Amino acid sequence: MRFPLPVTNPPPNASWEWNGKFTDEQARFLDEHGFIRFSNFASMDEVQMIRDELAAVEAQWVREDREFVNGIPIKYGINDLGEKFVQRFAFASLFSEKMTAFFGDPRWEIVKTMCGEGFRIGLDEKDGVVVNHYLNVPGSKYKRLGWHIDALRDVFYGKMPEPMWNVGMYLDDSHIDKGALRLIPGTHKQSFPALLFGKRHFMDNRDDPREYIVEADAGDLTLHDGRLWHRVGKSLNTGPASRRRTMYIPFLNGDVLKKNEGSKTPFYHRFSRLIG
Ligand SMILES: O=C(O)CCC(=O)C(=O)O
Ligand SMILES: [Fe+2]
Repeated sequence: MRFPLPVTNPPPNASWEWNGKFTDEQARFLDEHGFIRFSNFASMDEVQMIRDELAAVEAQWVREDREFVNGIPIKYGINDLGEKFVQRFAFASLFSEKMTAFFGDPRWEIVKTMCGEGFRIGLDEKDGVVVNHYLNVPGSKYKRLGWHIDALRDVFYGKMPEPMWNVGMYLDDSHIDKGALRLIPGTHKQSFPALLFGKRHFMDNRDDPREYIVEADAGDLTLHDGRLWHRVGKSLNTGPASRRRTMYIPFLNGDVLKKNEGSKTPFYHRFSRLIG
């Protein structure tokens, strides 16, 4: 039996071109479905700058054998060339002046207003700027990601999640052949038991007839509500053709909880490490 979830039906390929404005129609879409996509938010030069900066951070972390940033584990794998590479960065922008400057751009002020009253960009909160690098090769630790809600961290503490948005910027084209982001629209309005038991967090990778596939290109921006069920499918390609890099930035309101090198590893990370 499928767990009853409040599911909406967005039109296929619902997407807007980024033009620096957030319209009432877009606000209604976001509220109803819990996600939205804008194409061409960043230029290809900016995307390339971020890829280059990440490559430098990765080289540094591999050299240092770094395991954690501010208590958050870094995920490594072995790529198609037999080299160790970072598959999940945390707090990435804190290691790059150019990325820090990028997040100071006025565009992010507009993104804040899309999130609602009083939201801020959490470069040094939660897991900071997370970059996922999926690759379908034998040594990869990250070929897909099971169903979950990002607000699980709060749910572990037994409370209704604090409002948060996960804002995604794509660093590679990500169409269905790459696995792509799949979400269950409308589930940001689910009950507390549904947040906990709607699916088996991270362990369930199965297709769901209710899922909506978000396809996007490098430079596109997406927003999804921290309470929305989502996953990433496995690429149909192998090797470099399966590469999918996404960058996620938390937008938060409520209490400020900045992390530092003394921060403890949260329970949900030990959990996702065990099964990941
Ligand atoms: O890579 C994606 O598009 C989604 C990643 C994700 O859901 C996560 O890191 O929590
Ligand atoms: Fe997620």
